[in-house]
Amino acid sequence: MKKKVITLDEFIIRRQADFSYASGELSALLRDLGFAAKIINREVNKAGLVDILGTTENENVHGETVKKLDIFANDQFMDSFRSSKHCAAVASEELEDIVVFDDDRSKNAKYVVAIDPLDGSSNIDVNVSVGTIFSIYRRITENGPCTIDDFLQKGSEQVAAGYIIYGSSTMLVYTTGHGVNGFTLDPSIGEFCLSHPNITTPDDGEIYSINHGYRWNFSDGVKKYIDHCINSDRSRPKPYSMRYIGSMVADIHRNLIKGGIFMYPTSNDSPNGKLRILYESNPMAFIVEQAGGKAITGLYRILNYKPESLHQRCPVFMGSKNMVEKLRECLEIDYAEMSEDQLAQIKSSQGV
Ligand code: AHM
Repeated sequence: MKKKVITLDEFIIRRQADFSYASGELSALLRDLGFAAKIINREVNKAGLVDILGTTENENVHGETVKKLDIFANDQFMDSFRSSKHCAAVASEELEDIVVFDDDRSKNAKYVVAIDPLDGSSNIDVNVSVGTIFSIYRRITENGPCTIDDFLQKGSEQVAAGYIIYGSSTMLVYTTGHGVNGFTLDPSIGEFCLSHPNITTPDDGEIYSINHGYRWNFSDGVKKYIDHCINSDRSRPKPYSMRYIGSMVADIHRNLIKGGIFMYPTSNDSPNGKLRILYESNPMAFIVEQAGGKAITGLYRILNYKPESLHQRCPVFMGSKNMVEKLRECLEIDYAEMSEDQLAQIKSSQGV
């Protein structure tokens, strides 16, 4: 017997009914995100035709200026949030400051959204998967227009988070803190359909993902863990595989499903790592934890980190529980030689 297809919109509405106190605002916001993602998917799929249809500086055959895809994605999400009355403000990777919607409809909305509209966009030219990452918080300021304080909350305060991966197929994966569910876009009907219910990540994995090119800049602890992955081959039935696409959503999505660890540590060149807390590390950490994995900055949980600025970065290690625990064990050597003061500084910067 054929299984009934459950669309994203249907699923969101069903889940809303599970919470008697739900007012439907979060559900509506999630549906708006899903709709914007379909439009971005359409443009990402046309990316190879850019030289035919026109480049950023050029006009396309219709006489319209063609925008770079990351700007296009940003504008698309902004329009969608602006016209939805459920989002009071947005922080985007593409914009220096938050955008506050202070019209009568939006200014008292309950939620704010942090978004990376097109993560890994440098990969588009070569047909590698890219993604959108989003994170939703309940605002903490009362009434009136939002402020930056509404965004500078710990990741553990997220009410929902998710990503869209524009890959060999397009998927939307999200959590509201009650497990993780994945939806694949069926282009024939233009709907995201539930394809991966209740995603759980294996406790152990076969894959480690890190940019090996920076190896000599990593801390001793990180080098120790990489050595463990390379050298433990003999004691394991199958060696670890190193897989690194350089597109965070794609790397983490693969590891989430297959089991593995994703790492973007600090290095001499980037003392705070590269990935941004608000719209990269936190949402992905929320999903990984909800799927049964772990996500840390080094000693501590990513979701405990309270950012002090919008575009702040943090080191990231996330994935299968046992792999992250082993990594953490290796990192102890980085902290063993630190003074009490240095440790206290790390603790306070990581919200411990
Ligand atoms: P971007 O915001 O410029 O797209 O950079 C973010 C991307 C992540 O998707 C990915 O994990 C990382 O940068 C890769 O960086 P690197 O090339 O330094 O390994």
